[in-house]
Amino acid sequence: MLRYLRERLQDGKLHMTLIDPEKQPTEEASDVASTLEGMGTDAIMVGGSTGVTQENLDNTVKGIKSVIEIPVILFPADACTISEYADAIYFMSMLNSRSTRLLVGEQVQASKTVKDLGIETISMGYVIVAPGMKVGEVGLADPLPRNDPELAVKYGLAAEFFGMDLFYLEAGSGAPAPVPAEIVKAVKEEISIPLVVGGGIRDGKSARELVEAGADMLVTGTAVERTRDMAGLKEILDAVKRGNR
Ligand code: 1GP
Repeated sequence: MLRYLRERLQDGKLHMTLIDPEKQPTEEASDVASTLEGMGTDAIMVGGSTGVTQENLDNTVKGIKSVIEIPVILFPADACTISEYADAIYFMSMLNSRSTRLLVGEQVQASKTVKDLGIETISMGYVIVAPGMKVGEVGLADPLPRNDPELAVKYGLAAEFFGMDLFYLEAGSGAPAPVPAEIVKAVKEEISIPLVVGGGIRDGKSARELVEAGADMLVTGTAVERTRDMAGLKEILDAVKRGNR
């Protein structure tokens, strides 16, 4: 799947749709995934900060996989919720967590299961940018200040030097505003691994700004799950795909 993402990145920017298994029944999750695939999203991420169970995760992943062709990648909150039905898993570390649990502890607990299940791992450095929302709270993050691009660059370089495949700047699901474009620009200028940006992206304008600032992949979740704002989503997809020309 990393190969798939890298190949697609050669043609331009990507959009990924985050589906939280707790937020809707399985059929609805499959419907959303299939609609978004039709609109041009490049991959489906499945995960949530709270309320993910083995059952709702497996059912959601299986349901989605049965109706789409694009990859389903797990976006795990801990070591307990891993689905063998997914195509890959982000093997991620929350680099600005105060707790060793999300830096490395959960990953250690998960590693043997991941190996035994044979799921492809995509390693990712994950940094929470203020306000950070729920994921910042439960992850005990020291959110990156919105006016500190220099610190963001240092995290991005650390992720790259650790050998991570991707670097993700996360404002938190439902954030009132996305990661500032200045931060995205500063990080993109310094790192050479792909830059993922998510949290609070609601419209074409902010998507365009982030893409122009250098984001390689945008992630949207709430825009799909709560508002069912298909027009907004279309604008976001258009902005991402326009970045490809
Ligand atoms: C996932 O932050 C993204 O990590 C999703 O954010 O729900 O605000 O789109 P939204």
